[in-house]
Amino acid sequence: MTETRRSYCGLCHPRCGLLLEMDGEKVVGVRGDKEHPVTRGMICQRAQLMVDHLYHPERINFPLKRKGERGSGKFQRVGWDEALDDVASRLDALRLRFGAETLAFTHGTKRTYHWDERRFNNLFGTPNICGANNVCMCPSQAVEYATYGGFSWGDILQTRCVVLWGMGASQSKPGMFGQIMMAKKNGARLIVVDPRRIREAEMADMWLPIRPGTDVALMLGWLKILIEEGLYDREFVEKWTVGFEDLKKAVEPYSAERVAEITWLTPAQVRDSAHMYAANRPAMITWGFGIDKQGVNATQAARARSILRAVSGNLDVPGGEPLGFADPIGKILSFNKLEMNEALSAAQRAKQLGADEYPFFGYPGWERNDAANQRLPHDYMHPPWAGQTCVGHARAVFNAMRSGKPYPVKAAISVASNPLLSLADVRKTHEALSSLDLYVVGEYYLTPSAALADYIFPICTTVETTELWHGTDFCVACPRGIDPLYERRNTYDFWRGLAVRLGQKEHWPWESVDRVWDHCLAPVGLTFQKLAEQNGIFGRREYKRYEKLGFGTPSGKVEIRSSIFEALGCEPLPVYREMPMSPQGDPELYKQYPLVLITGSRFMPMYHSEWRQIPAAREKRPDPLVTLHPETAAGLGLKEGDWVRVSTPKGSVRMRLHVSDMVDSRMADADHGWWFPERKDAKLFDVFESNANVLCPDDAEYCSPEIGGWPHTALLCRVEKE
Ligand SMILES: Nc1nc2c(c(=O)[nH]1)N[C@H]1C(S)=C(S)[C@@H](COP(=O)(O)OP(=O)(O)OC[C@H]3O[C@@H](n4cnc5c(=O)[nH]c(N)nc54)[C@H](O)[C@@H]3O)O[C@H]1N2
Ligand SMILES: Nc1nc2c(c(=O)[nH]1)N[C@H]1C(S)=C(S)[C@@H](COP(=O)(O)OP(=O)(O)OC[C@H]3O[C@@H](n4cnc5c(=O)[nH]c(N)nc54)[C@H](O)[C@@H]3O)O[C@H]1N2
Ligand code: SF4
Ligand SMILES: [Mo]
Repeated sequence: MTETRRSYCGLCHPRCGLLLEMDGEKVVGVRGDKEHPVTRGMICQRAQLMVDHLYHPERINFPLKRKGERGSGKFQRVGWDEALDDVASRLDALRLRFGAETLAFTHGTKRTYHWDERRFNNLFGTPNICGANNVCMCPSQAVEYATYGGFSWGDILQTRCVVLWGMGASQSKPGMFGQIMMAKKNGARLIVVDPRRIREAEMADMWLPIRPGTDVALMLGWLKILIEEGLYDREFVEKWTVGFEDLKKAVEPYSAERVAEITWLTPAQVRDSAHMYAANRPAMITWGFGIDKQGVNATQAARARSILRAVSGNLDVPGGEPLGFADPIGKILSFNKLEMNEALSAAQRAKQLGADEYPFFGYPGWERNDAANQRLPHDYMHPPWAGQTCVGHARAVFNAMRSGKPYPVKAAISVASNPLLSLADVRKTHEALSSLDLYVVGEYYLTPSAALADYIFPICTTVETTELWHGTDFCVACPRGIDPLYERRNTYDFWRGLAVRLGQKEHWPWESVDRVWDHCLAPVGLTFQKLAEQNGIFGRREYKRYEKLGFGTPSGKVEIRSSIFEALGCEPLPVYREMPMSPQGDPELYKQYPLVLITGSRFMPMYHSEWRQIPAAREKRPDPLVTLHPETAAGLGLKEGDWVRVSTPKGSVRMRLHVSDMVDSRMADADHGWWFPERKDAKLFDVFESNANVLCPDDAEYCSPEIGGWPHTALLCRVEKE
């Protein structure tokens, strides 16, 4: 029998328990760890390819230094010390010449430790961290802090109604999908709000095939029905909210008939779904990226959703939307404490690019959320992480790279992000990164973004390092399965390596990340080792703690009318905005681009731009796909498998046609994340050819005025034969 070792998979956000099947020191297989106290043996299709990823011949195993032209993809192997020395001395020189704000950092979807990057950048002195956070989940988090002083992921297992709103959990969140199936088995209702007939829609009690970009209108319609029919929690609203009278006025125009006109739904669908949500309590509404990627509507959708959760009486009840940490999990040192936000001076904070335009997601908003939160004990509610809820705006940062205005941004570091693939307006991102004096990347593979770098550092896989995984009611040690291969290191070692060379040594006292975990666990009397031995700790949750402590908002109540938004000059009550690039928003444009475009719907086993180089993954999805309804395809004279051009006013890409009645005949659904690692001689692996972000704008008119989120959905496009 082969030896097995416990480790974990961190290929997406959770950290599922993995058993590594070993042949000596080589991992030859993986399976789910049934003893894992949270994931109990569940692993998804991606984890099954862990071995292919771990030993992939194209993994970056040594630090690389650029030797050809920038972007030529030519690198030479160098040592860690030599590379870190050179990067540190060049950063120091740039800081001296242009100020610390000349360094930018781009983050991706945050699968690494991420407090380490914030800590480094705070101590270096730059506020210019930017990336996917403006569009990904973090707006929901920031908005919930402003509304009720914390955030909730919902209590699926005990709920009687799951509203899966803009989320395809079966493809994106396998663990959560399992929980939804269990909840359904236990009798919970399932409402799915999604323009596509996804697997979950087929299982649902009610499926609402909504027009992309119009969810706020539906939320306001639900609120109106709840209020007018007395289906809300009157006592909670009276005692624990501010702004309810204003809300009544704000929802007034959103009758079921009006909502139906906006959303492609029928008045009956609007009414019946509101009634189902109200009648089945406790109920919960998921966070879904279908909401966060709505540009102008993203922030207000998160606001309307949080208000629905509150007025329906579901806040902080079992099976509803629990808030805060269960005891003693909240006592574990929160990662936001590791960010060292206090190290960045007010003068440097004021230089954050983009905060003038999008104050809520910059320091002005974060500082207000943080201050309001201080009224609560931190073992109940952790303050908002700056890493999640306080970032610069990528457009502003990239413009500064390109133009030197308002000041020069000459250097950037990207770790665990592939900005050329993930951010809207690829040409601008390309121009910006190409213009840098110094670009440093921490990566697994030579991606199009990494190909632009001066240095690439080899980062190890999760099974080669450790992590502390905690939710709001559990904490688990994620053990190292094998030592890092070749010269790969974890991101903590990368940042600490730079930090000690740049005068930050006293702030990085832990020589390895394992010691950081001991430090975090000390308040609960544990070490990483002990936590691993006892297989995690679980908290005991108390509900309705607000009855004693209030909410962590300026008023201490749920702010239906947000005083933080108001103070920042943002709309204090939820408002619906017609997407600027939509049939109603721009009827003239609609004549030329007659399909509503959504992009980036998740599918297994791909993850954003990753794994195009892993044959077993690529076999399942060989080409970039755009999906059209059979009638639409026939009308355009197109058939399954044709190569087509998908165009928006922003640009055009090449994709293969998939025909399916899963999508509405008025829309198109395009993959995101496509590049071609197999095309070794092509410039940047043909990153412009099939990359959906060539189609997506991030100009101000398309962005959420509060957070700056740009649209990856609800655009207009045209599809033609190539
Ligand atoms: N058109 C469109 N664009 C989108 C979206 C969409 O739906 N449509 N979704 C958006 C969303 S929600 C997000 S979060 C972003 C994601 O944006 P990114 O996170 O930038 O996307 P990835 O393609 O996953 O890039 C991550 C890169 O980091 C590397 N990597 C993975 N794990 C690690 C690690 O642990 N350490 C290090 N150092 N490197 C690692 C991978 O090899 C990969 O190249 O994309 C956004 N872009
Ligand atoms: N396999 C895989 N899993 C992933 C990822 C991945 O790349 N691959 N990425 C991870 C990341 S970073 C994230 S953020 C999550 C995101 O995961 P999800 O929250 O599931 O988000 P998406 O798959 O982008 O979109 C979900 C659904 O929103 C629908 N949608 C699009 N536009 C709208 C709209 O305007 N309104 C409504 N109501 N629905 C709309 C789409 O049809 C889609 O079914 O997935 C994570 N998990
Ligand atoms: S859901 Fe899948 S990819 Fe994500 S951590 Fe778990 S096993 Fe890994
Ligand atoms: Mo994301």
